[in-house]
Amino acid sequence: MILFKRLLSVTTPIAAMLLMGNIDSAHAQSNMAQGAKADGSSKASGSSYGKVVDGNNGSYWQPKGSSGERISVKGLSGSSNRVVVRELNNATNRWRLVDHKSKKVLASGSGLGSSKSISYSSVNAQKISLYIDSASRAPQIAEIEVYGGGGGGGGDNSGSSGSSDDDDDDDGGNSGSGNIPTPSGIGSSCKSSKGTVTFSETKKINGTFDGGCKTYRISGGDCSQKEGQKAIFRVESGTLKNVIVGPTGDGIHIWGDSKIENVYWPNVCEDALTIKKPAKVTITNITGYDASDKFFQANAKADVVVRRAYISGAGKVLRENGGKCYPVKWRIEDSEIRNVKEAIFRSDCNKSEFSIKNVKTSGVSQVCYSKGKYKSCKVE
Ligand SMILES: [Ca+2]
Repeated sequence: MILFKRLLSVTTPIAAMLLMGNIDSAHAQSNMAQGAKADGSSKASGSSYGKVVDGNNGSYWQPKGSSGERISVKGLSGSSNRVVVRELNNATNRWRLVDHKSKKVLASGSGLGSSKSISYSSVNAQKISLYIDSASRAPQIAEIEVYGGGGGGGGDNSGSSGSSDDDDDDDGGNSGSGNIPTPSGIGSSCKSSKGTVTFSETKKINGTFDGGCKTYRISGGDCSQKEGQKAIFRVESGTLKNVIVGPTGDGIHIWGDSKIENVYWPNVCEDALTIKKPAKVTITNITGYDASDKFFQANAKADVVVRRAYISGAGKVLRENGGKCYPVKWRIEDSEIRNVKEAIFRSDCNKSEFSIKNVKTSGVSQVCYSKGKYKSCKVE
């Protein structure tokens, strides 16, 4: 009865009530999300992320779009095995519940509704994300409650061990939140998905492909760090524009000179974009979130200019393949970069050049990093 002793020591009144048998265990559990923080992909005017953890079933978070959106509860401590989602307007058609850090999908399904109880194998996740993959209209999520097997409990407010985080409990509107690009003209305008297209094979682009701000996915892929996943798009030459890159597979592969315009990655999987063959590339007006490691990967000689990008969350924004020297020349202008763990640029090549100009950063540990060397790293 170790568990019982622990219960007694942590929450004596609840344990006592359990003993008396007058409440069931589900109600005895405390909601770990109470007092936690929240963030997400976007929020409609008048809405805020913190509304999903305020304990009020009438107040809600609503994103700007109807799909490709995310709401997360973070600062959780202890393991959890069940979430209750309370949706007010029955809009969600397809969702996933994800351990944000490991990107493991805890559960997925169709439809939420006023009280959806979602059970999963116990996990020690500090941040749990609900992805709205499709919905008939912008969903209204009133509450996300998190329940667990152990730890947690009442009176625990030690949660915010994180760095300068991007939570947003109150609508500041300016620099407070990590999810809406602050400077106008930066980022992708495809924030609201116009539908979902799933390819069975990688879509090859020669010429211009205008994605109409739909979400594109590839079947068979998942969103793990597994190498060798299929790309959704393979741009051989020409222009890829107005696309939302869905959370499957390995994003966009570049096989030749090309332009990437107005692309949105709500949740980067393995990499957002990989240079596979020597190429000159111009990338403009992109938005990307939550690359667990690299955002851009260069596996070939590359001459790349990135303009008006908004990138939040990455280990590295650009990685030239380890130990290789293609070289790469990479420049980022007029952009905003947030929450980068290691460095914006990492290379082991003494011929590679990197520069940034007019780039606003926050939560970025360093601009360039190399165990070996690079030719230049300029901040203008
Ligand atoms: Ca609420």
